Amino acid sequence: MSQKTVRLTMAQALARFMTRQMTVIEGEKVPIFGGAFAIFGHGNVAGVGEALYAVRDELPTYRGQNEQGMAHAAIAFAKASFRRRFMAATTSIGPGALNMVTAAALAHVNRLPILLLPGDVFANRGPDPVLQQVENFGDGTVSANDCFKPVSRYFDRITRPEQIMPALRRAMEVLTDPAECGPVTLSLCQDVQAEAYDYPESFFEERVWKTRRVLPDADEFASAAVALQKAKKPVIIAGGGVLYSEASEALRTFAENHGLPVMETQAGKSSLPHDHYLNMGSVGVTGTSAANQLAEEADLVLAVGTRLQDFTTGSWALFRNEDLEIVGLNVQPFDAGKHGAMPLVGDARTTLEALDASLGGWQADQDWTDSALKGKAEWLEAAGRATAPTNELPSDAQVIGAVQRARDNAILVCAAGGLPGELHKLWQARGPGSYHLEYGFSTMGYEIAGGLGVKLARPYDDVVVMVGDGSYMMLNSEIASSIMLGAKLTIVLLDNAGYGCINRLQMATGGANFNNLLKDTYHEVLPQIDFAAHAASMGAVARKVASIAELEAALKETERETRTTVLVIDTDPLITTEAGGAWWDVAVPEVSDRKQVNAARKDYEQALKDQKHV
Ligand SMILES: Cc1ncc(C[n+]2csc(CCOP(=O)(O)OP(=O)(O)O)c2C)c(N)n1
Ligand SMILES: [Mg+2]
Repeated sequence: MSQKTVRLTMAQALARFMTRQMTVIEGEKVPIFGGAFAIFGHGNVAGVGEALYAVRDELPTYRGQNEQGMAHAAIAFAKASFRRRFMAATTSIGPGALNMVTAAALAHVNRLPILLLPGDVFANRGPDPVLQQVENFGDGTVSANDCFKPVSRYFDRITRPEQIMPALRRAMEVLTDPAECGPVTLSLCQDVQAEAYDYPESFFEERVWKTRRVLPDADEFASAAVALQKAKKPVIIAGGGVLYSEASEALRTFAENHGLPVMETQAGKSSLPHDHYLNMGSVGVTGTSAANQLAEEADLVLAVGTRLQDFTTGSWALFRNEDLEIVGLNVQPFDAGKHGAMPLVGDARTTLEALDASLGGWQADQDWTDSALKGKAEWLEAAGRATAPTNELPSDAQVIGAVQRARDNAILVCAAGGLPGELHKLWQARGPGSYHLEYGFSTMGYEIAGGLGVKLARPYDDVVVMVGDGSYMMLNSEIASSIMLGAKLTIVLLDNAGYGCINRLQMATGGANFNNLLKDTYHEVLPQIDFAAHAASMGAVARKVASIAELEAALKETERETRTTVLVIDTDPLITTEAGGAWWDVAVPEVSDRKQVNAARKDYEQALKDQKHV
């Protein structure tokens, strides 16, 4: 019996396949691809462009302004969808493609799904070198797109039309598997995009993807349960995996039933509502005093869905208890066994539910839980002082307070600069996903583009982006896309005239104030950037406010505004919240003419003694 086939170009097959991949969200079957972002050039306009046009009713195509920005938006869409849905991003060859490499790395670090479709050189080599082709003298198989290899979870170069079939099947496995999840790059040779093949119709059958929930191994599970029952001072660190597993409810039940304080990483923040009595807030370098005190004393850390990056572990100097055991509950073995942890490989939700049942009436010592509650009360007082309104040049924390008071229900989006640390400590997140920080790669320029992706994923939510002047300058052009798409963002721009957080880090490591704040840069003319005028030129409602009170009023006033709104406020580059925090390993020069560096080096060597190596 011969297979039924349909004659399509490779790009048409790709587009048609994407439209047939579905998932179920709240009982409703929806396309798993939320759309494609595209910037065309000779490397994709004729092939992929023609194919996307044909499916535009089923798979919308959005025009970005910058390849990195549009890919950020696509990645944010996936993060805001808890990885249940995702998008594609297609570029031309050469610069268009490579503009997307940083975004690929961002998705790779944060374990977020995106299908990257950069155009590539001619597979047939006929017209070589084509415009924008990188020529390698020693290896004919290399193209610029090889740069995607180390930052893709799966990479394939499509050099024959039929090759797209196994490549797309593998792509879908990677995009939907909770452990493997990350960016997939299918590098599409531009001649092959336009080549036809008789594809089997079965390739285009509808497929409904569901979340795989991995059950833990019986021995690992038993060992983890024993370790927990032995513990006197147990804590839970909730990472992004809690949100991606939609395990908030299971986490809350587990913590309540057994009296375990919970602390959250940047990716895991909003796993529990901020006002849940067991939520100690942020942990680590940007942690609350409540969480970090417990982390120092804990004899057992149940690390759920976290990569345990240095900001979480205080560069492995935070945990001081000599008998500390870490149970690594993670769907990815690479993370589960980190730093000598007892691995507990499994889905967060399913495993927490099973652990809860198996532990029965076991509870952490009442004294331990009580000391947690006391620590939280003390922290809340310190946090309240940091975010209280002021009439002076405000700190980031005071701006955060104003945003919180005016737009408490917003989804807060941020990525880099001084804000992430302050937000981690101070933002009071409500439900799961209401706090959206890209702090795995902490990419300047994610904020506004990311906000756009969040808004596309959650159009009925109020999306507030907080961004520094430095990040704004790096990548702001997706403001124009947000206007085009009617995707309203509220952008609060904190202008401290430079790279405030790096300036502070420079000072803390003994360095001279150099090349961070604009006043400390080499310049003939000190830049005076009119950010409000800049944003207005792209169509945004934009305004500079002179005080915290004005900001709060403007935030309330513009809540119903339908166009993207940019509110600019001057801030103090030197002030941060002193309460909380922990040491962070940043190597200080061993030799320097500066006495401040020598002093910082001494402190550094002392601090290194607390760092645990296993
Ligand atoms: C793409 C990129 N380049 C460089 C850095 C290093 N870096 C982190 S924060 C920062 C300065 C951010 O400045 P701004 O957005 O004004 O925030 P502020 O530090 O002033 O709060 C720099 C240069 C980065 N994270 N991302
Ligand atoms: Mg700044």
